[in-house]
Amino acid sequence: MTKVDLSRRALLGICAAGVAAPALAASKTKGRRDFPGAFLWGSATAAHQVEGNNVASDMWLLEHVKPTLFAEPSGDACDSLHRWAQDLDLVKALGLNAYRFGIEWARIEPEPGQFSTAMLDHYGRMIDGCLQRGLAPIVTFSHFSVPRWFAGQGHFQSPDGADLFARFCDRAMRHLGDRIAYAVTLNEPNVSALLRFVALPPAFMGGVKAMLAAAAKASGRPAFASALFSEQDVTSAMVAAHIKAYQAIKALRPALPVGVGLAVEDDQLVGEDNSYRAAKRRAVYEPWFDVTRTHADFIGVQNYTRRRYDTRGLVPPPAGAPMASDGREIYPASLGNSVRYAHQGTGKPVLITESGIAASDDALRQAYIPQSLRGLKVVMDEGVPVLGYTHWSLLDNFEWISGYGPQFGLVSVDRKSFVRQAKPSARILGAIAQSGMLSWDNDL
Ligand code: IFM
Repeated sequence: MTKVDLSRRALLGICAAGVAAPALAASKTKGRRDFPGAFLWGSATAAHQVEGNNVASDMWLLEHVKPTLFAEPSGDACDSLHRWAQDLDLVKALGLNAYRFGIEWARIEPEPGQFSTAMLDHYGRMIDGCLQRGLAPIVTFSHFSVPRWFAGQGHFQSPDGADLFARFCDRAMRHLGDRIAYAVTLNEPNVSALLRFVALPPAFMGGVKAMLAAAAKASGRPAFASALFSEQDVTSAMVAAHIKAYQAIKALRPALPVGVGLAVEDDQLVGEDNSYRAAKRRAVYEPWFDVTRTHADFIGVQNYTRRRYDTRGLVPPPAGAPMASDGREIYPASLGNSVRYAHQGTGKPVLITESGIAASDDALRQAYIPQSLRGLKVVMDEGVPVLGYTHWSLLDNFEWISGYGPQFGLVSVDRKSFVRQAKPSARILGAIAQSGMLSWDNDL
């Protein structure tokens, strides 16, 4: 791993917020590590959420139609399309050794069959930039957004949806594949199934219908579909797309570890009856656990919270529980519990492709990171193989329909100047990554 200067002066430089660096209890802990030396420590982003002006994508259209569910359009986002090198510098300076990011299908194939060499070269420069900085590039091939033409022709559910995605993966692999460290085919392909088991506002599905109808009209297509918003069960279509993508990637580089990034909540029972939780597990996770056993080298776990279920359904968080600004309960033990569950279901090593909280008060994140990692260590000590952890997110970025409201970042971004400023939580994660030690024990 790249050696990073963790001196107070260097940290103050990285953290323009100017907060003093808490000292590591190095002398007390010499020679001991809580996490293996080869562990991947990273942060994660998604192309549409940070790059800006992703105009050929389905999301751009959905953000601009009337009516829309989006609180605001993504616009310039964090301008990472141009500022990606600064982002990589930050990841490195924080002391991390991995960066998860997406390659944007809508930029690479803006019209069916028309592939942009210039955009492939762009992502090639990002991958090389990671390698030059000692960061393992963990590349997501599709993170919710797809080309607008793909959404208008039936999305992954169309008869050739999986083949079209596999063709894109093949082209991207031919250009970039020799330098990728880990490949994630799809980001949270189970999210629309999962949303059925959480309490959505009653008007949500009506809003989805109206927005998709407006997008279909604007595209001159009979229908418009989306990965984030689906009324139908899209699981089998998404599973087929993952399998074909996995095969396309493996055909070109059999040794490259390939997985899928699943949304996994820590589903807990209140009382004895587990029928509701069992139904959720059958619909949301089990089809993905099945395909992971045969068509993946690792399972990507993306965890943000726990949910409690009784016989009638979702039970609200306990009174007084700490809450993230997106309404999810902050429950640090959910990370370890989800990792254990995903490993039990698949038998595969786990890569934490996302974990984090929406919080404008960074003190919550400063506490959440070490506490969730403590739970993760317990699970690793039980024998669950964990390849690494990538925190969501590197940057305060575009949170889909919620716009720029929820702040998940280790680093804030000025919405006008795009100036990045690392938060104290970034230093905490960096120090844990550098030392392999959990010497932070804040309370929520
Ligand atoms: O921002 C999203 C990301 O795109 C997918 N996983 C959950 C994150 C936070 O809600």
